[in-house]
Amino acid sequence: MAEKDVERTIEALLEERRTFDPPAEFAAQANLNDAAVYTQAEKDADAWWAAEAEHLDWFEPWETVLEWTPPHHKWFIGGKLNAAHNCLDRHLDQNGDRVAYHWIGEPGETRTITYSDLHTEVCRLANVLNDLGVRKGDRVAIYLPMIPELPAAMLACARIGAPHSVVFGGFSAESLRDRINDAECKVLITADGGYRRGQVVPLKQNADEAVAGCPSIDHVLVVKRTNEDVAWTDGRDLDYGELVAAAGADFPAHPMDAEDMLYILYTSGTTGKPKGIVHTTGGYMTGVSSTHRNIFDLKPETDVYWCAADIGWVTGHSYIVYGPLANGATSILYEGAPDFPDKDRWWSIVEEYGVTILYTAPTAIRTFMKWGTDYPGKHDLSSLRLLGTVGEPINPEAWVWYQEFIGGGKTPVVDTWWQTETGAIMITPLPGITKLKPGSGTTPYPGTFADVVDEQGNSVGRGGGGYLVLKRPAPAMFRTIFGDDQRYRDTYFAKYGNETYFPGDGAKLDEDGYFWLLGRVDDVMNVAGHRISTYEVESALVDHKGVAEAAVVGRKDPREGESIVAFVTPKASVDGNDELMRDLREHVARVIGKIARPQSIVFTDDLPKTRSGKIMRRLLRDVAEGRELGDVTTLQNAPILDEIRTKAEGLTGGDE
Ligand code: 7RM
Repeated sequence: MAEKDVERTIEALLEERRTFDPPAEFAAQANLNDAAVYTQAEKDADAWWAAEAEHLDWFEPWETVLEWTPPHHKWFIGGKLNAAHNCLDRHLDQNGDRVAYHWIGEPGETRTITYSDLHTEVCRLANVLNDLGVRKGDRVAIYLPMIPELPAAMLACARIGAPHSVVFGGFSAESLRDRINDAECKVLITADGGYRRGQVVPLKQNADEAVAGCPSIDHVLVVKRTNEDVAWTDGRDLDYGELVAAAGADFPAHPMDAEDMLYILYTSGTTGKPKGIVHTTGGYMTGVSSTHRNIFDLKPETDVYWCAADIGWVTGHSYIVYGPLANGATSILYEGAPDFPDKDRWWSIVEEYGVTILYTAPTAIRTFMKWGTDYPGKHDLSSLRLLGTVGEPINPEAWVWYQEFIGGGKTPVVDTWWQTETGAIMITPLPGITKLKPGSGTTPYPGTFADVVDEQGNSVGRGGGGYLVLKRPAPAMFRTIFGDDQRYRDTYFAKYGNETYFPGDGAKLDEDGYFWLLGRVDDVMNVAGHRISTYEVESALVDHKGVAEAAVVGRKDPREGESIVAFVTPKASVDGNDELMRDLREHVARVIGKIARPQSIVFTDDLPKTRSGKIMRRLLRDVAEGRELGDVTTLQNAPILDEIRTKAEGLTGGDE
């Protein structure tokens, strides 16, 4: 489709579909289609969560659903279960031959892994780990590419009761070392290398560099993925494939207390060392399986589900591994980049495997928009029946594009708000019930209590804006920060007291009580006394036909408090010139108001993003204010900052 036809289509759809109800046929077959779930769960949240927990297999029943001693909370007290048993063993009788993962390597090879295959691999690996001295409570670090051995390693740990700490394969040796040391991991599971955009990522080399500074590591188990030559430390390094092949295929799943630790996952705060987010077993498994089944409307017999995140992030933990496997889903596991060998790789996978549910991030959607509709247009995507998004606010234009050009104009799109800390989705539509509004996460999941409050903690009410808070714990929420409970209290409960969890995000409530998530509160600007979120200005900018992507920051301004600086990536065929600059300022004035007009606009080919695709505005703020750059270790595209800085030089010079 020609670029201007796409523009016209989107414009028309935005007008026509400000809201829309679940399609009747979708609602009729949906796992949840009666709005009474909301009122029931609100009346008796414990009963709702208990019913959701009943979907799991428990070795011993719980006595108490929730014990809340703010800011701490425990769930399903006395209950015993095992996460790996719930993800594997309980499916074997009926569905051992069902595919758990269709794995697709970036270079093109494939593997089909049934529940029974995965069970065998996990039991063998649990025996290997056990022989290496890994016991319940010991921590195991995992640094692997997106290969089937990654979920297998997580589940082998879960089977033993040894918390895993997965470190994303794109992280450096230094990041890996810090994370291993913080959790004092005993064993590291890694690979010789992984593939990304046709290149080999030298995982073993990074691991060697890291482990040199990790006194707690006894052994390094190495999966041979690329079969390239790697350095080998005899005695410490062990061949994963050889040991697993030789190990026994039986290993009992250890009964874990509901509150035993399942895993640690590190998330970087804005400053300081990363926080080890601690998730436990019973509540987490309840939350992820419930949300996965209900929000993605999973039909395990027929759906082919694809969450295109990396397992190294919480999205992958909850919605590639634990949620889908607990529900007996068939998933796609793709190792590589979306543009390898070409920009239609995802769409050829959707077509070939008949993917029915796709879950991805706004940054990916905006990239696909930038690449144009020819790539998805070449493929039959009619198998898709539900789309999801997570990770950042999605601008309405991207939402509508996603639904139209990927979802064929018919699929519900679920915009799901949650965090590493919350473990599972918290604010989201239910696709068989909720009227959708592009750009809104809509309402809290049943059994979840959210509000928007002002600086003092008073509800702002419908039509107001302020800070998002959660008023009651949900079972999948984290329990603490590993080794630093004081930081747990200080970061999340100091602002509004121990009963109110403060996620750090800004939000608005509209007249229907819908939540509009505005991103991190550090990303809210104060322009001449008005609170304007960077997201609102960005959304207005990308709404312009010449713009592919935009990031906005506030720069300290002696007169106005903050003045708005926009970093804008024009679409491929568009020139970032003075005329476009004038046009954009007018456009923002028209869409939001004069007050939100960027004072300066810097055109750039790319924006600084974290490895999970979130725009790092804090670094752009450093650039805009002419400061030295803060921590750049989680950045995926560091060189772009030099380029942006050169272009932005005039900005800071002017006022000084
Ligand atoms: C799952 C994940 C959490 C932060 C969160 C928000 C932002 C996530 C949405 C969103 C608007 C959404 N975990 N965020 N989802 N903002 N709408 N649907 O991303 O720990 O890596 O990040 O991401 O700011 O606090 S995370």
